Amino acid sequence: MITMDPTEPLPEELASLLELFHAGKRTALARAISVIENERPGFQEFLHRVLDAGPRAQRIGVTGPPGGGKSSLIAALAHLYRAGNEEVGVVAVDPTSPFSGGALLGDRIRMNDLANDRGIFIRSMATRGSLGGLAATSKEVIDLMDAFGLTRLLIETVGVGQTELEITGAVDTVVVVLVPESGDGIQAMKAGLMEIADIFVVNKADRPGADHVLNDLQSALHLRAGGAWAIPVLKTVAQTGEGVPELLDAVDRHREHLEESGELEVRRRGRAAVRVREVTERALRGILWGGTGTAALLEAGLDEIQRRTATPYSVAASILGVLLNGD
Ligand SMILES: Nc1nc2c(ncn2[C@@H]2O[C@H](COP(=O)(O)OP(=O)(O)O)[C@@H](O)[C@H]2O)c(=O)[nH]1
Ligand SMILES: [Mg+2]
Repeated sequence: MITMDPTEPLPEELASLLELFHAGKRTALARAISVIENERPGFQEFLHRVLDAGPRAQRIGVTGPPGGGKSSLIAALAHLYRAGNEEVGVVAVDPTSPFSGGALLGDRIRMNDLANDRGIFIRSMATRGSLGGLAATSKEVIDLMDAFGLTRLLIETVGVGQTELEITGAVDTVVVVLVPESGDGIQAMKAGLMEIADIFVVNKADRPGADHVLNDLQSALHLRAGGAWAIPVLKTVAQTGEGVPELLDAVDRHREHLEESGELEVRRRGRAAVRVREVTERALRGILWGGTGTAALLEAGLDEIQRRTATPYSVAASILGVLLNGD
């Protein structure tokens, strides 16, 4: 009955893909990502084999309101990492653009010149639902990039709805990007961004009002001071790269803090907990609706509901009964 056994042998095609993946072939990473995105048969067995080395990369989440310069900042950071010869992965989760497979952020800013660089891998992902939730698949793609050996992973999510909370469950360091436009500091507090930020960035510091937001944030942070990590508030101009080396530095310092305090393992354990739940629930949903049995029960139940001899609750109860007890 239980259909998922990650130790099952891989389908032949995936077994050879796994070899190419371990050999560090770039095309194998791209193909592996499609396998995961399309949930092709054997994708979980594939992930099981790929992930046995555990997380190694530095995972940096960049979140904040649309148009704040998240993509621009990620591009600027990626340029710096590439200058240091580090391999970079970028995952952009964007609810404003429909699912676009492997599309590069082509129309966006300075991602263009990065797109030809073989040391950087960019993937744009769909969101889960209209609010921009981080689908399990997005996190699996991040894991794939990590397992492939990319050392810096930059994850862009739009800070709306649930996403900004979910980003904390997917990365080591959360960078919240705000802009000088009126009241953004206050907005941040309202939107719960204060709770999730490890680093604040006031981007577009070439515009008036940057210092105002900066001060707002600093005094708000001061009020709730405490904890071993003092959240830095930085100013950047993503387009010129001003302040970006300082941001990179802050990200590294945060990583050191995570390692030294033991918080990195706490975060990784939390991530693993979320993943186990998601994978279990996904598998359960597959078992629940995948077979024809429950689908037929549902249809029969709908007939009864129409005849007023059943309600959705009684139908659900009998489907569960069959699934769990076989009666
Ligand atoms: N003036 C100014 N414009 C910027 C800066 N950073 C980004 N932009 C512009 O702001 C717009 C939105 O940037 P983008 O990176 O796409 O924002 P995202 O939606 O947060 O990813 C683009 O037109 C960028 O060129 C900056 O530091 N200063
Ligand atoms: Mg963007």
